[in-house]
Amino acid sequence: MPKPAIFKDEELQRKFDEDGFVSFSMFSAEQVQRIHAFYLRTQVAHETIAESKKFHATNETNNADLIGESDQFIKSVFMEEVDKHFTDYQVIAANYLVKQPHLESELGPHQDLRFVDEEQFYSLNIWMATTNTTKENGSLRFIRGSHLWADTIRTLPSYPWKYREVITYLNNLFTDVETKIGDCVVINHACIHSSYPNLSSTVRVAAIMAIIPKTAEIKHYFLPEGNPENEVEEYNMTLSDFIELKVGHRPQHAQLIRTFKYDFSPIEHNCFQQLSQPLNNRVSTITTYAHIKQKISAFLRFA
Ligand SMILES: O=C(O)CCC(=O)C(=O)O
Repeated sequence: MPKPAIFKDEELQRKFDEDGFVSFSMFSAEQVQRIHAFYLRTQVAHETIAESKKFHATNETNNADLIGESDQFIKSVFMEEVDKHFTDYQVIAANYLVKQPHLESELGPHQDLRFVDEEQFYSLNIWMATTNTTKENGSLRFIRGSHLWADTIRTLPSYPWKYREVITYLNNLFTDVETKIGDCVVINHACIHSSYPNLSSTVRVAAIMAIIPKTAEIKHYFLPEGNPENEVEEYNMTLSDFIELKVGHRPQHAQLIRTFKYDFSPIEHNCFQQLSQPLNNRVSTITTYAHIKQKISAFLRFA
């Protein structure tokens, strides 16, 4: 059965369905400026973690006021435009994603957490940077169509990524997506993506807002660390369950729908033989699994 459309424009929907991402001009320069100005006003609070993390998200600050205010502010600006382009959606959470000017601000290949039943739906981030983005200051890159390769369960707190053994190979398949001020990039959470280190002299600020189809339940897939049985707990979440969720812990009030065994064994090289020729040979310097997991957890570390 086809997944419900979320774009009003059929061509954007087609590209998103095919590629797993799509970029288009969505915001005015003035809106981008407001998102940037809020970041500057809260920069000190945001950057309390910048010493140890060169790529960091609002949610990682453990500052409940900052997390709540940033979420509300980003949503208020994004919602000035979202209805023009999207239909039948519900909003989840919003966050700043910041790259310090440092080699270690690179983000290796990953898929985002699974928020919905992806056999029926998809979930996505609307991503927008407050500057033009290029390879030099931390632009995004994607593996076209990788959201369709395999149905993957992406869990927390343990995140045994199915593609962990083929990261070097993945690095050859990326397509760069550079952006101009006002562009957004819409990212299917199941599409493999990554971003370059910020080698410029200034911080790269981006804001994201996650949305899912209106008819989808918000899901959380919980896998305890060191679970030898690979037994996943699937929860149906309300928005407040999601907001109150603490990484490493089961959701406190959410409904446990089922427990199931999942094969987390890694996908191997030979599965990729039929894929297209490498598009880009720039090889990641940071592919450590722990780094990716830390970033993915960041999207969920509320208050
Ligand atoms: O902002 C970045 O560099 C990475 C963004 C990302 O991975 C995401 O929005 O899922």
